[in-house]
Amino acid sequence: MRPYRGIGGEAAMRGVALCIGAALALGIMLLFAQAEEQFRLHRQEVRDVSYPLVTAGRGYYGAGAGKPDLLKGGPKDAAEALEYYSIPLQGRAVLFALEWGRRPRLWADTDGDRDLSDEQAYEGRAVARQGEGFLRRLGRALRRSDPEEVGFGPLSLSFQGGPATEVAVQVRELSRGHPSLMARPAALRAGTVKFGARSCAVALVDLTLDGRYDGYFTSGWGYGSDRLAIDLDGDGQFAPGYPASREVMPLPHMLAVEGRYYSLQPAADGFSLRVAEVTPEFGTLDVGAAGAQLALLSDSGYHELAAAGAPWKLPAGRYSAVSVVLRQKDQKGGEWALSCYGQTGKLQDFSIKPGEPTVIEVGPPLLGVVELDQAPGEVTLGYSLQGRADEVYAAGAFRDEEQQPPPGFKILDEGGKALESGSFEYG
Ligand SMILES: [Ca+2]
Ligand SMILES: [Ca+2]
Ligand SMILES: [Ca+2]
Repeated sequence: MRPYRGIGGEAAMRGVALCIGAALALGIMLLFAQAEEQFRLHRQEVRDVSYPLVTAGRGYYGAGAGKPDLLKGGPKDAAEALEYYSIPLQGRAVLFALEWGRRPRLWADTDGDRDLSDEQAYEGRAVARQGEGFLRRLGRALRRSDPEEVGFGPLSLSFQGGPATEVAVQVRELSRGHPSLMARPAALRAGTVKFGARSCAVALVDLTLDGRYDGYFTSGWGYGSDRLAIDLDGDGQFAPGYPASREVMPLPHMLAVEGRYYSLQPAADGFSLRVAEVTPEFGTLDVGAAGAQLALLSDSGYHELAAAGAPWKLPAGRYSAVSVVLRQKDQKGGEWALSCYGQTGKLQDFSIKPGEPTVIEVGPPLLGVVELDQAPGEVTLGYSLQGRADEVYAAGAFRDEEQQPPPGFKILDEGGKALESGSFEYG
């Protein structure tokens, strides 16, 4: 092969190697990606403020101190005093103005030009809630007694020709005359998707409010990612749960449906989802503690690992443990359980490598950790247990699902004399 002019032989060889690499990768993809299918999703507005799929995307914002300096022009026909807010959307601070009068109105800088004189006013309306009839809603709106009674939108925001973000805004009046804004996704994408022979209802939520529906899970609890919901058991609902449940999770790259794995590729605007069966590479996870059960978030979905299956075979990728539960039987046959939720130590961010075991030991020997919290005239002692992966278990064990009395304590002076003793309280 004759190298291109200006490209040296070595670069050309690198080019050839790249081509071969790309061809190989394509071959592997073709081998594994069988029968890719694309499914259409449609826009579905979410009016219910308590709908579990959007509650995770709520953010609360207090009013700023007066009119922002950078504001070019205020709303044209505002009659009453305005409260100004700044809400981070699509990586920028977006200005909002609220007229909190008898008929609340809201203006948003929907095009990001820091000018509200070019914006329309949104009229406030009573917020809909699941299972609440019109009359009750009206009564609540008239009484103005509920902290979340007025809603605006959906508002569509788009900056410099970028994707549109749809947000709904609610006003929460913390105390009389001190409203704060709550913003959340106003709509989602929904449809029916086939995984092999199985059809499942699916929803995608732009939880990051950047106008895109393809923000995959990266690490941790998935705060920076979008969300996938899938009705795996076909009961017509998405099992709620945060940060995840079997049916709702940070958007994974692939997901198991009836024992087979499928890659998931949403279009950026969320109006379609490509699905293809894939054959993942597996590694194993060993936590070195009999009776441990784990809940994991990952780029292959949400995994609930039962003690009986350890060490567990898992698709290679990145993981974050949500919880660790230790179970052990005593001599009388009673089962003790200790729970760690959230503070999962070394299991908070780890990887499973193809064909390799990953060993992260949890559980006993446990280290009792006493924390002192000093306030004027008062010292509070906190007690927790720490396992080998620095995972933290809440004080108090359960025996046969019943909570056991909290541990006792004794405070000794330097000579070993007891100064104080007592027991911890659950709090
Ligand atoms: Ca504007
Ligand atoms: Ca997003
Ligand atoms: Ca379901």
